[in-house]
Amino acid sequence: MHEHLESIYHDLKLKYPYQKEYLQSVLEFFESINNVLLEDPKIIESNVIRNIVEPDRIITFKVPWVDDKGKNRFNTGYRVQFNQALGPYKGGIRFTPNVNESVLKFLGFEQTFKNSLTGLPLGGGKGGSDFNPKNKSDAELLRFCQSFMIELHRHLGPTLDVPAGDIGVSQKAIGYMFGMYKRLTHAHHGSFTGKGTNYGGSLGRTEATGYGIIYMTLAALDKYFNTDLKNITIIISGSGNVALHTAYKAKQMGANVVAMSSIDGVIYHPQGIDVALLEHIKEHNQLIEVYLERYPNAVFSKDTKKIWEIPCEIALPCATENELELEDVKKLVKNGLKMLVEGANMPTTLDATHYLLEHNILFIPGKAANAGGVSVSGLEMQQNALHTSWTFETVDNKLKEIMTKLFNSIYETAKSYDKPFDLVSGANILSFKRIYQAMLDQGL
Ligand code: NDP
Ligand code: 2IT
Repeated sequence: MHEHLESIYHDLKLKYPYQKEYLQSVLEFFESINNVLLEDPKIIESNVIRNIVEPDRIITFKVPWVDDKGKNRFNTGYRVQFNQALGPYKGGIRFTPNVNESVLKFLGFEQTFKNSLTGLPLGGGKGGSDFNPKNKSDAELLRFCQSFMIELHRHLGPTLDVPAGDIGVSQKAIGYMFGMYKRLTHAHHGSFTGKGTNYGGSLGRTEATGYGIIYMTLAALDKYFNTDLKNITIIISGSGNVALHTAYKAKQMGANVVAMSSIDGVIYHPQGIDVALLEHIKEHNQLIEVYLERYPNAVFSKDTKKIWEIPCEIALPCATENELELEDVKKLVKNGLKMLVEGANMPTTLDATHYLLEHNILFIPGKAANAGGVSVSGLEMQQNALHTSWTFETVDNKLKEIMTKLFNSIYETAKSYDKPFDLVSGANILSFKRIYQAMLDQGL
């Protein structure tokens, strides 16, 4: 690593010693951009890297709410407004007990680069709370979301900061937050995406991340292997929004999705997962194991790690960060893995990513592969600004176009740096150059 990057990383480690996810995402980025530093001395002179790795601001606040038993509860709310060089801050809101500043800084950092790859005028941000939406009544969720918005609304706006959903934030929660936002601001404008289609949401936003992952996978399969998804064996971790729509589209394209998972375990069904059944199970908040009542020959394991032991040609981690560790990818490679596409944000640890690249496994990083969600969020903002709504087909075609163009642009970038197989570098270099130039042009 270039000494300039080493010195910045050293300082970040001293300043934020416990922010392991954030440091990991910065290090992954630094490992890719040595060559760019060497070709443009202005990067060091302008000190842009020190600037780009720190968020513009972090808003932290207390969220008091009352549970159904009348007991006062408190959570912490955050919004990390990372970078607005290319447009308003844009990125999801996550509600899980492990949300903290490090997790949201890593997500905001990734989002900034991801959004730049889409080619849309979007900056990067992320927010959320350590609130756990599981096993909460509707009334509790409503009270929490309203209290969360009492503080957050003043930091949002269609040209300022536009949140969406992420883990643990359903369309219902978005509706509750948006409803409160409107009461507090007296304005109905597109300051949230992922809204219900009956009050300003875009058709195709629910499906967008998963469909986009498959559009990109198809573009890569075509470019590198001159093939498609027919009869390809796939495993997909998770069974939330991203995993389910990835699975639907993969099956539609002729792939055999043999395993999926959730926090409570893994289902292995060699004949092909019944995705609609799995969606039904999750919608009714049941354990994934219930799948066996309909398909007694499928195999269930409580150990979520078991999914990585299942032989497949393509693995699509679509659950959460760092779910794939070195030992897991070693098993996948031993069992014939050809390609790994990150559906979640940073699901692969750094040493596991190195292992995959060293073993010539085609690897598409999340900031490229899962950009379909935020892309359709960008399209939702466009529709809101125009006071119109497009058909599902229009949105889906635009999504396809964005994902294919995105893939081609990171492939061409990787190739121009003599690393045609290294799409991590392709994505990091291209997105960095776009943000850097915009920052420079605007006086940083
Ligand atoms: P959801 O909350 O809808 O789903 C998350 C899923 O992951 C759930 O099925 C959950 O299980 C499962 N899960 C969590 N931890 C584990 C684990 N350790 N092992 C196995 N399964 C696990 O979230 P999303 O689908 O929206 O998000 C998934 C990932 O995609 C996240 O990394 C998110 O940041 C990223 N992403 C999301 C986008 C979006 O548009 N929603 C866009 C781009 C990226 P359970 O059902 O038991 O809770
Ligand atoms: O990680 C992500 O890209 C998202 N959660 C979606 C962000 C968005 O603003 O649609």
